[in-house]
Amino acid sequence: MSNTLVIIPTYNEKENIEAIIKAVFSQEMLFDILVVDDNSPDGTSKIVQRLQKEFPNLFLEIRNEKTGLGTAYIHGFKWALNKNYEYIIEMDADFSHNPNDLIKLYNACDKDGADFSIGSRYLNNSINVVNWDFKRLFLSYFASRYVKFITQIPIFDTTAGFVCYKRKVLENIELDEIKFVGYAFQIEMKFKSWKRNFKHKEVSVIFTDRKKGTSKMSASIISEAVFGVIKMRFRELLK
Ligand SMILES: Nc1nc2c(ncn2[C@@H]2O[C@H](COP(=O)(O)OP(=O)(O)OP(=O)(O)O)[C@@H](O)[C@H]2O)c(=O)[nH]1
Ligand SMILES: [Mg+2]
Repeated sequence: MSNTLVIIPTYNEKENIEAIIKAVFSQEMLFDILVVDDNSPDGTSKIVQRLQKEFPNLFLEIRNEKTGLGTAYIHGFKWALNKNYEYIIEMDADFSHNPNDLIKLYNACDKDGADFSIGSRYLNNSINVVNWDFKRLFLSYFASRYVKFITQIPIFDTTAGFVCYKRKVLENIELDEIKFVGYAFQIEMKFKSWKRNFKHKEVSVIFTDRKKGTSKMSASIISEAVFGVIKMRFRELLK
């Protein structure tokens, strides 16, 4: 068993899941993987079950229905905290996050002393995104500016979903209080970690748009984030 768990939430990722699992297991460092699948109709979990015979460090949790990325991660975090993992990493299944960057994220915590590290697309005003159309890029970049402005959080890429948390960070966050499902979930996790004075480090990564499978992004996820950060800020001020 590794001391580091990579959590991969999946919904209909049959085109990506096998390759991403193999890419993680081919890294120089040994990672465990937990796939949290929401009963994908395309049979993603069947592929994982087949691979489990080959990879003893591959774990699978199947939830009954699609209830969003946020709760899938919370499910995974609780699972990890019940075991002995010291580092817990969030990663998408669609290769937008490069598995070759996993060790960099891990080192930012293990060697450089961060409590949580972020694979950042927008570090120091650069934009490291490949294959996104202008609309998507514009939206994401200005969303990160907007979030920084409203919350005053000193992080460039607040909506990033490629993050490594030390166990103690997750232990200190009331996971059941987090109700957001999409980008807002990622923002709130970072906001809460920062508010609790945990040290963060952003490492620069290149984000590539998915080549296979379909996006689960929706207008409701965007509006949740837009209003969610305002809600979050007010809640904090009222405390
Ligand atoms: N378990 C679970 N996983 C989800 C859910 N929604 C999205 N995912 C997974 O979360 C990861 C990110 O979702 P994407 O659809 O790639 O969302 P995105 O990265 O914002 O959108 P794209 O850039 O278009 O890919 C992928 O691995 C998805 O399969 C969900 O409701 N439940
Ligand atoms: Mg994606």
